[in-house]
Amino acid sequence: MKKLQFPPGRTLICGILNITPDSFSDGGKWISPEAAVSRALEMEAQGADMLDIGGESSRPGSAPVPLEEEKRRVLPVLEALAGRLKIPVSVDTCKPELAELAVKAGADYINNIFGFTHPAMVRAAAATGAGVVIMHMKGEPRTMQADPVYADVVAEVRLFLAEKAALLKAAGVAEIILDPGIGFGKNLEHNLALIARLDEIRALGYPVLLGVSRKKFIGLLAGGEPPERLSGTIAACVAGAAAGADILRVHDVAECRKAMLVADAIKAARK
Ligand code: HH2
Repeated sequence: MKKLQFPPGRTLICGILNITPDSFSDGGKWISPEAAVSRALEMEAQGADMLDIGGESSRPGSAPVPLEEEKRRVLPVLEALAGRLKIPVSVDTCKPELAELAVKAGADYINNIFGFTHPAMVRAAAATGAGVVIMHMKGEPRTMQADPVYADVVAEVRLFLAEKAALLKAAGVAEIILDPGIGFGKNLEHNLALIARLDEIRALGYPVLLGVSRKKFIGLLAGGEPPERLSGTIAACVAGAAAGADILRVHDVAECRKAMLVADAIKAARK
């Protein structure tokens, strides 16, 4: 099983591979196994440090995909990539059965947008020996954007992540990454506060992954449909890394890698 490396001064890039017909920004693009495999290899060549592979969209309003369909989408791609990638891969799934099969097929991490609230998901992580990405979500994708309310969004997300990290650690999971879940039951103000105050989540002592790529809050601030949100994505990545993000989950790997080479060099020059 591959482990993420964190070279000092390098913000890691996690390339997104959605093998779905309906993801919010790239639905249908990588649905054939051949297209998905070549996109994965392309993202590695473009400087991705990790890939996140998913077979179910979690965009606001989306409905769950049957297990058999998710298996059909994800497993052949993981199997085809096994032994061909140098970088680790996470599987983005809500299903414990799929998570276990994905790890057997070559995934190194389990990324769960429900933050391992399902005990079977915790068991899957412990049983496989995979690392985890614990993401915070308020509610569920179908309804999460219907007026989310927090007293203090950063405090609430931080508490949730701290509790889940402790639970997974106690279950024997060795590698834990935290994610505030940008856009998952959060309005514009919530998303901005979470990015600006990411250091408060980083202070829990685990690596932090941030997923801002092409998301709606960028459209609200700067306009544009998802594929037109690259400049806003880069701005949010740079700001997020300055605030403490270790890993940036993005669609546009080549562009974000270059942006972070510059941003990281400037950060390193700070006295
Ligand atoms: N965002 C999406 C999906 N999975 N996982 C983590 N850990 N963090 C995120 O921010 C995150 C995630 C949504 O983006 P995308 O995969 O592009 O879209 P879709 O869910 O429509 O496939």
